Amino acid sequence: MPAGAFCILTTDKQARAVDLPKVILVGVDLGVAHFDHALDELAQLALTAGYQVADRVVCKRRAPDPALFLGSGKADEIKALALAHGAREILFDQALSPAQQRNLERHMGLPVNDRVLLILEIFAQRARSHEGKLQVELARLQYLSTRLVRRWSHLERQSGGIGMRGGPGETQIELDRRMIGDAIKRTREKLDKVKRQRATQRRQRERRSAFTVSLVGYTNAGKSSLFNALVKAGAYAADQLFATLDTTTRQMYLGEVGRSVSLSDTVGFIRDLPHGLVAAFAATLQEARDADLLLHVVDASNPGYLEQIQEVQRVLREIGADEIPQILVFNKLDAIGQERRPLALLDDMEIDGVNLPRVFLSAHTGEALPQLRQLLADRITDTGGVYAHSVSDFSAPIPAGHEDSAQ
Ligand SMILES: Nc1nc2c(ncn2[C@@H]2O[C@H](COP(=O)(O)OP(=O)(O)OP(=O)(O)O)[C@@H](O)[C@H]2O)c(=O)[nH]1
Ligand SMILES: [Mg+2]
Repeated sequence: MPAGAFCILTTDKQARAVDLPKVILVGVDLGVAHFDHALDELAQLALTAGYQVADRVVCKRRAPDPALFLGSGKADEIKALALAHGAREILFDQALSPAQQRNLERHMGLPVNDRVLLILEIFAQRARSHEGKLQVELARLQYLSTRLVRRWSHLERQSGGIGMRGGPGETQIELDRRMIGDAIKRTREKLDKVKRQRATQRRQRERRSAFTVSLVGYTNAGKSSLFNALVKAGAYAADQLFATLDTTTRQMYLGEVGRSVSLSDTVGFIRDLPHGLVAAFAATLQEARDADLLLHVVDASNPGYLEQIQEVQRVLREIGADEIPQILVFNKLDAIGQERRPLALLDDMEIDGVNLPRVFLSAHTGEALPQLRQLLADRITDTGGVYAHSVSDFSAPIPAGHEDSAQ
């Protein structure tokens, strides 16, 4: 097994598992803070998309190589490794430019893809509703339109002739690009129609119930599990990334204030969510944008929870939902070791200069669910929540000068 000075190679147990296509995962550490040295998230994405991970390769570089992203020696090592494992594809944790992807494929003689395509693949497999399918299709077409040269380079030749669009002189690429452009336009029109229908439904809902709450958060944080625990619904919850793609809305009765609010479960966010996908899912995410209150669900048992919070905040800004009041829900309390258990289940945490109320709970065991309901009830009656300003040993410390509540 080749191993360079900066190369960590490990063999995954599950590579010997079932008969799924084998892939090699590659991560290039360019010194960014959120670099996932274990490539765990990429592995989870690959598993969710239906691959088995044969090996993981992590390399260090000061800057990406413009042509190959990594060095040609490293590319040779990965190629040899892929051959040794019988891997069918190489998956990069970073987004590759179309040229880098094409060059790497030529160099290694194997399909090379990045996390963006992986996310698109998962979305394509998961989409259930008409709207979800249209949104994924739009994002896929947009991604494809920038990669045409790669996928169709062998067809780059004159292709005029009787019955062909564009006539003599139009290259296959131009033709493909035009067909994709047409498909993008058609998909957009269909989506606009669905969006109008959704807006009507939302207006009807708004007339019925004034207060709307949306669950948002990093993928796999436990939004659907919490949704099910709160409204006793059967939303699909699974240890997969992007288990939920479509928004589900239910009425939740809050006995504490004797009224119902509408609660929506939404699609999860992830680092490097392809821009086109955020735009394509604008209709689904609209639910979060129009909410009166966001329940930002965090997997408190995940060591990378702080980065995940930041990523969610970034997407919320992108969709224009960053001004909506938030309650932080630190879920999976049952999975946190005793030594990291917070001193108080209710406190607040400073995010981007704002102190947000925070509750630690477990959607699985139901612990502290009543506290969350009480927080919600307080919000709705607009009396303002009363929660302790406790110093907990769990989280990142609240910087000095930010101890005031943002109520
Ligand atoms: N230990 C523990 N696991 C939980 C808890 N809540 C959810 N999970 C698990 O976390 C995984 C993800 O849960 P989901 O509810 O599907 O998460 P989600 O945020 O809806 O995920 P996406 O729809 O994929 O974005 C599942 O395996 C759940 O069983 C909890 O309170 N404790
Ligand atoms: Mg979900």
